Amino acid sequence: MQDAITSLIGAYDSTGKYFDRDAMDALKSYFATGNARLAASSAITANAASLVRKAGSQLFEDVPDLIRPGGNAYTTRRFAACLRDLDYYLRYASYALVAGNNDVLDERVLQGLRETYNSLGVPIGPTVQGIEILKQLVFALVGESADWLGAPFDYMIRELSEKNI
Ligand SMILES: CCC1=C(C)/C(=C/C2=NC(=C\c3[nH]c(/C=C4\NC(=O)[C@H](C)[C@H]4CC)c(C)c3CCC(=O)O)/C(CCC(=O)O)=C2C)NC1=O
Repeated sequence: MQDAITSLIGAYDSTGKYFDRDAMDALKSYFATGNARLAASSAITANAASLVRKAGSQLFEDVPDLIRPGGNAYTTRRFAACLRDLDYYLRYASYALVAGNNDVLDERVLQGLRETYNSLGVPIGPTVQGIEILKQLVFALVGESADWLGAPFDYMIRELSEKNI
């Protein structure tokens, strides 16, 4: 698993180079957002249950068919599985924010996920919508919509939807 620092060290070490200006700039911007990353991650942690609940309500309001007979989140078990998945996305985003790197998302969340979803008939489009709602709720909670704050959510959205076409 990588973070902003280990991934740079890996890249520079593999070619035997000292950090250059680009590396220093990347490190500076990581450290400059460091305190804000910790604050965001801790706000998410403190509000996780309510964020997930709100994201679920919003999603089911936007796509009501999901919780009607025949919908993938219909029945208590599947409804709960859907909210649990949203909780996974939120928790791993809170890790990736601190790491300043999306490697944890590849390794622990996204690997094999599309195949699992496809085999269970979990629709990707509404899942992506759910992650987008989580992102907007986090922006509102933290009180800003910086790129670094949206990055883990955008990454999951991109990775899940890209290969859907
Ligand atoms: C930490 C990484 C990780 C992820 C991401 C993960 C996802 C995940 N979601 C699953 C199921 C599921 N996921 C959903 C989710 C939804 N259905 C909808 O209509 C909505 C669009 C959406 C919620 C936003 C549902 C309903 C199921 C149960 C499907 C079924 O069993 O029929 C399953 C199948 C096994 C199970 O039911 O637990 C996995 C592996 N598991 C993991 O370990």
